[in-house]
Amino acid sequence: MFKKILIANRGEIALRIQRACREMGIKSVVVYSEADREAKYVKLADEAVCIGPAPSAQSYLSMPAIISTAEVTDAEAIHPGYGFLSENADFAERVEKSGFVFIGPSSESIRTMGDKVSAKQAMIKSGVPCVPGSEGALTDDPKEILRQARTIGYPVIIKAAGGGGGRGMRVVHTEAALLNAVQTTRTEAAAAFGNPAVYMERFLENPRHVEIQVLADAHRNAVWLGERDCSMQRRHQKIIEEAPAPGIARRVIERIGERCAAACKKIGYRGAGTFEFLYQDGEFFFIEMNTRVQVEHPVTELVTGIDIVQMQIRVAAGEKLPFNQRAVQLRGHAIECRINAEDPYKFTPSPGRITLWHAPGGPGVRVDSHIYTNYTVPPNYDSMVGKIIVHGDTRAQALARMRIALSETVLEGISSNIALHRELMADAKFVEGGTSIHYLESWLAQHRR
Ligand code: MV4
Repeated sequence: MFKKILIANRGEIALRIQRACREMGIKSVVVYSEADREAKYVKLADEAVCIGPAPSAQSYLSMPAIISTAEVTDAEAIHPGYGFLSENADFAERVEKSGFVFIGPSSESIRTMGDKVSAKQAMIKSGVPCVPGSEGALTDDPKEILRQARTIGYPVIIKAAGGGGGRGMRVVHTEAALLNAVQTTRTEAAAAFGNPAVYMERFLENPRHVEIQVLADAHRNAVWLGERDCSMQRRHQKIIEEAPAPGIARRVIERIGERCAAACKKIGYRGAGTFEFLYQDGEFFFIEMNTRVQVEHPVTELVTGIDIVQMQIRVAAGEKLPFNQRAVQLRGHAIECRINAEDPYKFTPSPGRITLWHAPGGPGVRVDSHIYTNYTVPPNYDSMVGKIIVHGDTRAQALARMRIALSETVLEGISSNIALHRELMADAKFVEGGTSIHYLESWLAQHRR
């Protein structure tokens, strides 16, 4: 096992990784920007190295700064967390070429999944059901594009191969609008991702976003750890996630989960990963794979009892997964509310000094956050300042525990979305379960100015 790991991230996930290292007897080095000097994980760190000024491009995205810090501190491995360099195949490659272990999949796997066309092709080959669409990237032949759209059926969606997470896509309702939409998406994709390749899919009008968590080791063992429903989102930012997904038959999910684990074995995937699906009318359709630990990993940890971050470290060190699929038993229900420092109506970031923070507690309540009273939320990064995660025997118990947790939570000095979470936990449709990816935005349109 590693003796020392460098944590190439900030905020709650830096603290989460630090805790995993401590439990495993591994020393950790954190890197931080000038804006994060007063952060909790910096104060708690075994070692902390300032790697640059506040802007991410000069600190958390600086490959030379991070790799040279690993060199001078004698770290053996680098954990990228989520965001920043976590899904950058070039970074993973440079880490490995510099003699360190990248805690994540091979740079090759990251590259395959980063290109959404090659990701989909890998899934089709591995037997994971995908949204019906173009086979590979669209050609330059307008007749061929029109023919493919007719075969798929309108509405269709044009997506950039280099996009993902909601970037670089366009819905097309009629044949008359198709070729212009393809051209515009290509031009935008070339500018945004340096890759003009686009592909086409049937547009699903009212799906849910359900994802499957997987873990794989370097010895071709792979397991799936149940699913998460992440449909409660606004502008591609998830705010509530839960496990299991309400109202979906276990045998339907099991079939998909088994396919995901089998696909990991087939492509030689290593590490933690997430298969994102759209779920509509009883069917699952793969859209993208994330090759990192995700913000919402705690809900899976609470229903499986498996520490995903520790497992990432173990498999990166070459260890075999210490359990098989049969040992993965799902228990109860977990819900996560992401706490964002943002204006409750306009959703604009609300950085500044926290004058009072009182975290909730009690049975089945977990809080992953790096904030404290008198901490100043810097304006330079994502507005998420923490997560409240609850577990219960049933969804009803988890909901009750979340309502209590939110009622106990005190966050003063900055604006936050806590009041929104309180309202949503009392919303009849959310409480019923199974709302689509469009629910939150329509709810906001009806309930807010
Ligand atoms: C889609 C879709 C409908 N049909 N693909 C958005 C994020 C990216 N991961 C894929 N996305 C979508 N792909 C087809 N064929 C609708 C979305 C989508 C969405 C997906 C998941 C969560 C929230 C979303 C919000 C708007 C659109």
